[in-house]
Amino acid sequence: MHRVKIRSITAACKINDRIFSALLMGLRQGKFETERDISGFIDSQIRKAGARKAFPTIVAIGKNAVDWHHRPANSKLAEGGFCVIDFGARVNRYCSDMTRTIRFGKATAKEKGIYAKVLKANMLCIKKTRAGVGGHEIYLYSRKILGSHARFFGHGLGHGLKKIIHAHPRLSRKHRHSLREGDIITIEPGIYIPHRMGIRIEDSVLVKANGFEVLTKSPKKLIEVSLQK
Ligand SMILES: [Mn+2]
Repeated sequence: MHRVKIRSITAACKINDRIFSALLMGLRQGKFETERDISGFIDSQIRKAGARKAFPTIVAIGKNAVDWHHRPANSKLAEGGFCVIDFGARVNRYCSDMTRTIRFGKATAKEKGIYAKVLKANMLCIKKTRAGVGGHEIYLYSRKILGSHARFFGHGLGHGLKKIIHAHPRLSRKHRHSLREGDIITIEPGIYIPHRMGIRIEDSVLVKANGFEVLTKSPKKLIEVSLQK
């Protein structure tokens, strides 16, 4: 059941992890100056891995990230603060999906607190993942964890991954899908503060009879990259 899908998406998630790690190295070496430099790198690495893009790569610094679907522009990283990086690869047409948010320069104590909240929602919601649980239950749980910041979380918590990127089951308020063994879903809580910043942390997760397996394994602890010239 679902063998080809699981194998393909697992391979696609590995591409995500390898690219994210190479990207961090490039950032530390000062190789990129704009959002588009980063998205161009990601897209070329996806092609190099013999895969295709699952959806248009998102790289969004600072307040650009308030738009969840921001298209990478010539915005300078140095002016950025947080940077949301959301991309996926397609292997045998099956999609992976992962988001990491990094910080250019040092995060303030307040920013660290907000990041920690998103991370907590990501990790605790992943822990709740297992066959039989309702997607909306996990969605509501994520809002509970985000607490006073839930009003800045305007999209669903996740979606199924198949040959289309936004597949069933949906993890949202209005959908009543239960998770089934062999589903691969995303868990992607976020906090988007108007005119200021966005933070999202997303993993691709395999639903198992008695639990879950996280397929995207890139680090989630806050990464601060200095962009000194
Ligand atoms: Mn997604």
